[in-house]
Amino acid sequence: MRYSTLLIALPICISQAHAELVINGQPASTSTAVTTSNTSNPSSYSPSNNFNQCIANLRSNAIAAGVSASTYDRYTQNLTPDYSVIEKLNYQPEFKTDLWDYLSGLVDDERVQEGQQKITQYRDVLNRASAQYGVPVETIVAVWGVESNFGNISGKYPLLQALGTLSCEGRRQSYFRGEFFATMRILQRGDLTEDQLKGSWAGAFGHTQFMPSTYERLAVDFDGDGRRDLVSSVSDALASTANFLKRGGWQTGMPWGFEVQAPSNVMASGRTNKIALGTWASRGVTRMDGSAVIQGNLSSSTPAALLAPAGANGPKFLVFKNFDAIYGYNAAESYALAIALLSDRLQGKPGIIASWPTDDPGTSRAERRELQTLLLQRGHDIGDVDGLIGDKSREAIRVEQQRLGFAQTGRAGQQILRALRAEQLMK
Ligand SMILES: [Ca+2]
Repeated sequence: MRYSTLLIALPICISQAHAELVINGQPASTSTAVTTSNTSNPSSYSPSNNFNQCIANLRSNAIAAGVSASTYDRYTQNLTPDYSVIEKLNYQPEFKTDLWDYLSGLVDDERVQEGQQKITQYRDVLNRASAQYGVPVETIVAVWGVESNFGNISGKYPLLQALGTLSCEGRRQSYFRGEFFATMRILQRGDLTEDQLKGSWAGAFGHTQFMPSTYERLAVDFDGDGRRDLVSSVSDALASTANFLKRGGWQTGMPWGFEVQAPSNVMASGRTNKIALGTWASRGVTRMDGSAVIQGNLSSSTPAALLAPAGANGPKFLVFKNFDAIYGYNAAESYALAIALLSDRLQGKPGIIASWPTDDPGTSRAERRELQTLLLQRGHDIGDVDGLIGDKSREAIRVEQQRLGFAQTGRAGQQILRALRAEQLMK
């Protein structure tokens, strides 16, 4: 399990944090990062333990875990807790984010264009990493784009402080202690400095948003300077992402999956219940253009699962082992689908063809900024235009939806955008 930083909108403003995202009523362990206005508010969490005593008690565990006594003392002597991370850990979203809203913000034209620029800019290193690890350039860049928006959003929490606090408070102390000690081992080895170790509230950091233990296990030095640096070296970060996918079982030359048409009596299997691709073919499942699912490197015995992430009336996908390799990055199907679809777009393939089961589709980040601008023009105090739909934007949308006689969902969908856009043009 890991925590990473994604850029999507949530109701409660949080900064570089992770939260449980509810997709169609199912909590996904997908993480989110929303930049906000209320990050300076002091934490209201009341600790149940004495932090300094806890840190002192952990010293022997750290030493047993390979942290030297001098390293532990050096990095804990001035360590103070930040209880706001416990609030992030305990955060429960009240607003359900539909999958189409989630994907429309993560896989939008802006991210495709920026990804294509990155492919051009880093073509040599991407080609080398792709050749060495057997993972397509576009998949590597798609992970980068979804994890940290190509290194633009990687988190601001000092890792030792966040992980030290999570080691002494809250419900996953044992897990976070392992990450706290791993952070110290990274410092002890000299790969990174304490200043560089800033990340999400849960400790994911750098271009790849690896947790410290994942970093130790899978980071590689690809620029040859002798250090594994996923904070400042794009080369190291891209190769480490490719290494992650390879170690996660990526099969070179195979697809992650593709969108399909399936007869209405064919039920989705779920990701983990793969059956022979030939069986899906015999049940009448085809590619979107009607052609056979078995083509290229795929055979009738290739294990495949049928996903219908928005139910029987939404888009359906056949997915293979490589989808699981992407899934391993963040343990959420919505997240894996975002990376898979972004990688397709970066390869010049179309996005999803079937419609989502909604009459009010989601908006891109550019459209969300446009909507926020329209809300500001109507006098709503929603803070900055940042494309992140937080509490204030959502409340303003509800007010406008009420005025227009729409259902008051607070969603930044196409319906409210089009209505406010049309009104603005009439002015
Ligand atoms: Ca390096």
